[in-house]
Amino acid sequence: SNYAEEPPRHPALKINSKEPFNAEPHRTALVASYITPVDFFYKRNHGPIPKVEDLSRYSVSISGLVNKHIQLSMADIWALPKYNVTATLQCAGNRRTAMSKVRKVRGVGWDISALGNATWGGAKLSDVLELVGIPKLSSVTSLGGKHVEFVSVDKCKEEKGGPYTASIPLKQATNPDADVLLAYEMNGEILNRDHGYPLRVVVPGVIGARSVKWLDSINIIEEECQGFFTQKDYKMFPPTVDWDNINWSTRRPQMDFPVQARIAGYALSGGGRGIERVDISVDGGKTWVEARRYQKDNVPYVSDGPQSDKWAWVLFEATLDIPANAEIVAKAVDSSANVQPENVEDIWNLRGILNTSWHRIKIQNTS
Ligand code: MTE
Ligand code: MO
Repeated sequence: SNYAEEPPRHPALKINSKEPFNAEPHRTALVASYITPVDFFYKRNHGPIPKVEDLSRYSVSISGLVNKHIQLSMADIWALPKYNVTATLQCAGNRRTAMSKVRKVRGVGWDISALGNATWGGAKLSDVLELVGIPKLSSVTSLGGKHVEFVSVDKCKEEKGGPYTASIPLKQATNPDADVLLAYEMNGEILNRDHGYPLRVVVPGVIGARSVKWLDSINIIEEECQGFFTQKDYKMFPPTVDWDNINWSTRRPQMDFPVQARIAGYALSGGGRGIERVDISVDGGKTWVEARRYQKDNVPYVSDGPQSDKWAWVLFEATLDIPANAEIVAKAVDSSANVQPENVEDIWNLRGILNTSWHRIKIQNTS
């Protein structure tokens, strides 16, 4: 591993780990705009940032359980219809630090900003897979492929120096409405190195871990990806499971993220479920008022071409009198009426993922 050629980063980011580079914006910077500027978008890496020097020699291979195996150049990918999808990417470890206060967990200590909302530009994976003869809305190939695996070029210590990998079901990959992209643009700019230059996967509505950066190859496989990050990480265990009694094979890899919100604030849900409402309390959850959403008022970047934003967060605000010694609480309800758990203790898990408990801030008000 070699960290000598890391890209420049904005000095305002809060660094949670230097090598690999893991950083998030400060609380106040995050919701300054509906679209998160690239500089302030959280960065989550498991190794040094790869460097593609010669784009003309870059290609993505597609192979596995398909009759046709191909190599796609960037020119091949640019030639496909371009889609702009506004989607919030959220790390499963967002709000882990708060969970670690209940009991120790393993993982990068994220505050509440390990997420960002961007307009991703690229080709739809469903169009790309048609190039190897897989029709739209397929759940199995003629050779028995049921999952689509993404392999990167980075070198991760969890993979003993091997690349980062993930997979999604073929059914999702070939569904045009799932908006899974091979993205080469972020907010109208060429994707930068930190976020996966020259090409990354974006799986909207799903934990960030499945959106593989620096894509090298796509494999059509029968079972879910067998890599570390799919099998031995990013799974949700009950509070009774700890490192001395864990059996990884008993749980499915986490895909959609659950409904989530933070105070002053963003709210979002996974799987394309929108936000129905956000409730705010100033008395620790005894009484509530409904917050107002304002997300569309300050879009700094408007893209051309077909668009979709069902995968994006909602920004909200509320005006309230804050009493002395208030406990402010925010909780969101998604379009399927899913709600957030009240207490972090109830969802504690050894990897510290998916802390979607009510977000609380205690205020010592001396006025
Ligand atoms: N892809 C590769 N190749 N290597 C990685 O370390 N990290 C994943 C995912 N894709 C990762 C990756 C995780 S855990 C997250 S949350 C997102 O990328 C973060 O994407 P970002 O750095 O663009 O915010
Ligand atoms: Mo992540």
